[in-house]
Amino acid sequence: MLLEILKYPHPVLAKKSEPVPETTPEIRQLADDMAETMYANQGVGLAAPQVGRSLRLVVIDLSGPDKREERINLVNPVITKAEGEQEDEEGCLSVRDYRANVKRAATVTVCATDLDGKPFCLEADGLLAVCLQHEIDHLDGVLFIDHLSRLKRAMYDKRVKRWAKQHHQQQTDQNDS
Ligand code: K1U
Ligand code: ZN
Repeated sequence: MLLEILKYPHPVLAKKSEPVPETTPEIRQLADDMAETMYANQGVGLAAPQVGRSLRLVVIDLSGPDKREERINLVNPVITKAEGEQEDEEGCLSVRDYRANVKRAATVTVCATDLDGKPFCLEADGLLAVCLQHEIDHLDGVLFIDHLSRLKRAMYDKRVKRWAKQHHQQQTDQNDS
């Protein structure tokens, strides 16, 4: 099932998510729905708060929507080691029409459990390291725009307020006609 992706400034995106207590069939179904939603939106990662569920669950597939060959499901992921620095352009399915450079650790080790409750750790660099850090940030209520300078963030917030105003005006015009 395709799920709705919440957009900034939805309050759920700013909340710290709760640990998944147990990998039940409902959690496995949520992970499948999140993966379907990620592929449909050309994403390579998705975190549960982005679909309105404040849970520590992430899906990632760098092979993309056409291949769908490298899906990683991370339940209660934790970064246990982070080294070095890399800076790359990021976007987010919850942040409309915006991309910006963000500094992240160059390599990370992440430990989690899979959808059968089996613990595993993975070491990543490059895009996978960026994606893991971006998605785990989501679980802590942090968006990539929270890493921007105050000026860049203020400029983006101004655009979001303008869109909200335009949307409100359109709704008013529709109701009046
Ligand atoms: O969390 C999300 O909103 C998904 C987001 C994760 C992400 C991956 C890598 C860098 C930053 C953020 C995306 O999937 S955005 C899609 C995208 O921009 C992309 C697609 C393919 C390769 C690299 C980036
Ligand atoms: Zn994101």
